[in-house]
Amino acid sequence: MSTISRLDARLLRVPLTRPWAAGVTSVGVIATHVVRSDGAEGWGFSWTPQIGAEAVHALIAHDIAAAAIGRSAVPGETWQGLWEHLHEAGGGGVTTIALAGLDLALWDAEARAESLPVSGVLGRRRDSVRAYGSGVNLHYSLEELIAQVRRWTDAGFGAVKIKVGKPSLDEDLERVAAVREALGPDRELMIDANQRWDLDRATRSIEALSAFDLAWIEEPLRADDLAGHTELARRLAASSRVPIALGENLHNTHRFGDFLRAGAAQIVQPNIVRVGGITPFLRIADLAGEHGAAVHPHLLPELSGQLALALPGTVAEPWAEDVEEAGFGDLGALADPSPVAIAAGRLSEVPHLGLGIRFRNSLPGR
Ligand code: SMN
Ligand code: MG
Repeated sequence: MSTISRLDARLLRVPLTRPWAAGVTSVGVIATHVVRSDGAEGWGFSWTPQIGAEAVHALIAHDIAAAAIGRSAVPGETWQGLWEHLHEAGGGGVTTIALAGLDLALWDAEARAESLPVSGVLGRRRDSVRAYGSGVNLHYSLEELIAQVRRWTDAGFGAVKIKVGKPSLDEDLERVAAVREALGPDRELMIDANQRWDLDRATRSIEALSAFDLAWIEEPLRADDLAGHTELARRLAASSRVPIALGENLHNTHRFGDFLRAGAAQIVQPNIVRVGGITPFLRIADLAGEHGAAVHPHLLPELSGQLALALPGTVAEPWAEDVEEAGFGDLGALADPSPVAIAAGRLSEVPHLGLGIRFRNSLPGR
């Protein structure tokens, strides 16, 4: 059995060409490198846009490296023990984000050792998946928002996601109406409130916005509010029937289980890094399948896209998310050609080994 011989991590800040808010002009990446006892090497990463990159780096460099050396290099065999080891610092969040750095590197090493892409190791079930255009655009003027929607339709996207949660419902109505008008009746429209509403505000807003034929409402309430989402799902089932999507801010399998069992969401969107890597992501996807929920992995198209190609048929066809100019390839952060390509609203793989996500040593300054 090969074991983990070495784990290194370096902290990068990747500049965003299109800021996500006034102060959000870069994202934190912790690039990882693992060496196995059989000499195989793997590259992975942790990711956190604003908060905690230094903490994640320190956890990997100190606690995870010390605990991982000598353990099995088979990712599925190592994850649970390391998660238990880190647990006094939290069952999810910084700990799982950090653990993803090792888990991804181990999957990468495993696939490279077999001369396969990770989707080849997992069993690719589709040649491409549908992709939607997405933007962090609550701060855009209506004109800027519509111009963005036109870029997406020109690029061939059949679905788009925009932010809602302006101070007044009237403003949200105006923006969603204008986007629906620009999209026409045949493209799909998703909206994302990024946890901005309380239960009553969410109920009123979604009932009013549902006039514009919405494929889902994402993160209507604080992500931790299981009881609130359960009640909101009950209310929406009786009124607008807009499905609830959430999960980018749930950090472990147990939390996904809680939401799924309660019927608090019809669509789950695990962020593969935030939940701790590919190993727990696959468990969450199985759990979602058991509950009849869809799995649309959050963001990180170079990673999520590859996993979406391998998701089992027990879940609906996944969507990959392409936030405008936010892929690591688009941002010029990758050392090799991007492992995925997005064209005409679909994502497919570009031939590569492992995950095919290695970060450059020096990043373009902006
Ligand atoms: C989002 C979250 C974090 C970074 C970028 C975008 C957003 C989404 O919630 O779902 O796209
Ligand atoms: Mg979101």
